[in-house]
Amino acid sequence: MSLNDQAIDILTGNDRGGYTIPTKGLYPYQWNWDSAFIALGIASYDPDRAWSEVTALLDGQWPDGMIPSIIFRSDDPDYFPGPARWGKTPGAMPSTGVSQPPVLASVVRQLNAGGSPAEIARMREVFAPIMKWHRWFQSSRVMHGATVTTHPWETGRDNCPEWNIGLDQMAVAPDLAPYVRMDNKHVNPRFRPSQEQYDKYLTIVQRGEEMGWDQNRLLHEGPFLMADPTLHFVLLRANRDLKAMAEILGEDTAEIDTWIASGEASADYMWNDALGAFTARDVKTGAFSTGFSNASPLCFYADAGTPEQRGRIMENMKRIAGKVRFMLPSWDPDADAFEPQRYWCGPVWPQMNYMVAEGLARAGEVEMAGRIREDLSAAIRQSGFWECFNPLTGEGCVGNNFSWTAAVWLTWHGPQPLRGAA
Ligand code: 9WN
Repeated sequence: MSLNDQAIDILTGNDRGGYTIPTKGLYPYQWNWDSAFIALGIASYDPDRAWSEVTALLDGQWPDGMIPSIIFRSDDPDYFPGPARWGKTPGAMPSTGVSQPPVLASVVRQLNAGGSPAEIARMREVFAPIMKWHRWFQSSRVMHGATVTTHPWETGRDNCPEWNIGLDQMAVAPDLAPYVRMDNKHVNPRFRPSQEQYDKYLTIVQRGEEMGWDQNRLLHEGPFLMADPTLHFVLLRANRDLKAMAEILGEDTAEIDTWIASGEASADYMWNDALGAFTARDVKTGAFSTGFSNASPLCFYADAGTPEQRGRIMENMKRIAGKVRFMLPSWDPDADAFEPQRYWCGPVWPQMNYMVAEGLARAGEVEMAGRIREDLSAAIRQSGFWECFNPLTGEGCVGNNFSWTAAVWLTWHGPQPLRGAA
């Protein structure tokens, strides 16, 4: 069977009726940014079904505008932490109490790039909810102008060593309710976050639940608060795409303009001059993270950063490209805590390669964009559609038959590659 057919098989096999799970067993619900990338992949063979992926995600929106990281349409005992552990949340459907990188506006713009009356009608259908979500980020996740997070899960880069400086200064709740991890029953524990990290992830969940998921309290009184280049640059890019949609729809862009201006100006809060990279930063202590990650070059995707900053990021990428067979590792191979197989401590992630390659190509960094695209494609050809890949060997890690891997493949190589895809 061709790789295109395998990818389509994976996406249809993970379809749960209007929305798609990331993979069977390990992740049995609808995840936020997964669905956005999945919609792009499905659009290469079934545009109508792609659209339902978008609207299904909006079903989980909270009254304050937040779109959560996971929507629990059922209670699957095979997943932890499920709806019982997150407690009562204010949305129409049970969910987590944190969000995820807001890729959706960029996807909607791309899905409707033709500008036909039907496409414009679809854009109009989702414009207001997405605007409300972006407004929620401004009110609940911005400090010093930078986009911040209250939980590593919100960044989508769970156990990246970036978060260690924030996690190290917080304690595990002495009253942490006992729990049993399910992730390690589905996949090899050497690929997954450590037990101590899990205790801290669950500590933040417990505190959030005790605060009734009051996002303002979580921001000011929660145990963890870090500025995140993924959230910041994905949001900045999404605001640019939202503005383009507003112009097509004849909506006022003044509010979005202020978000874009502040997103551009405040990226410097995360500029780690010692490393020559945008990195995470602990808002509580001001300390910077200690390594180049695959979120660092997302400034290209957001069209942010000065020429000098971009130059230093390219130098780092060239150094790293000389160390690994498969670009782009999620953590710097020269930094402490690099582990080529452990989740966000080193592996190559398909959706990150997609965004980074897209940004680099637009910025004219064609050679590096090509390497990042080709290396992921080569890893997929070699090993299959895994969640992520060892950057030294191309071996697949964690979940197999993974939806966003199939989706990214299809955006690049599918029956009708998307207009504007990297
Ligand atoms: C927690 C579903 C999600 C991705 C995240 C990835 C991982 C979950 C986990 O899986 O996170 O949300 O249990 O590890 O880090 O980016 O959206 O694919």
